[in-house]
Amino acid sequence: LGQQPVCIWFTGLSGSGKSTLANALEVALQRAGLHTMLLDGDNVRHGLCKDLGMSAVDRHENIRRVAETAKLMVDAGLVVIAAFISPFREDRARARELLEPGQFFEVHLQTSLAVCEARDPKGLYHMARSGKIVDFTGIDSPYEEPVSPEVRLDTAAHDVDALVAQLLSKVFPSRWP
Ligand code: GGZ
Repeated sequence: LGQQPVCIWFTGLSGSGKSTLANALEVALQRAGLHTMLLDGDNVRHGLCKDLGMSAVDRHENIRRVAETAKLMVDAGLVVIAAFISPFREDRARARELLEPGQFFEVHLQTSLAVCEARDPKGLYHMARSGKIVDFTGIDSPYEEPVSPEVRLDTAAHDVDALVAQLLSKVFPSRWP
């Protein structure tokens, strides 16, 4: 394919901007002629992982399956974009270990809980605060921040185009110097 197969792994709270950024990144990569695959809750939790809920055990299994799928796709030569809360450090570390050094880019969307909760695009934080949803990340389920991600992005301070540009130059420095 003449492209560098990699996995770009977004992690962050619900409402932190993972899906928005992942989609914009995929558009930019496809415009450049790269072959991509976007894995996120919308496609994965309706199919491959539809038997899983939001308990810690199920989240571990969700991320395990996604990581294995990402590995298969990277081995097939694709640029894989994964956008999951992926709240546990250990799960993200395992995803990284499946790939070769330099093939895994952990991108932390470090949008604060306060900002995510103020955005509340689907009203889920409101439901979690009022007890209508349990095990909600950041409220009554943990989020373990990455210690040394390849990239940290602040979605409250920059627009989507600027963040995509930042990612492209980090992951593909020779194509986007
Ligand atoms: C967190 C939840 C929950 C709970 C439903 N906690 O922002 P969204 O809405 O569109 O994306 C979130 C998605 C989380 O799925 P993931 O597969 O990314 O999670 S994990 O990586 O932890 O396995 C959110 C919605 O589902 N959602 N219930 N309890 N987010």
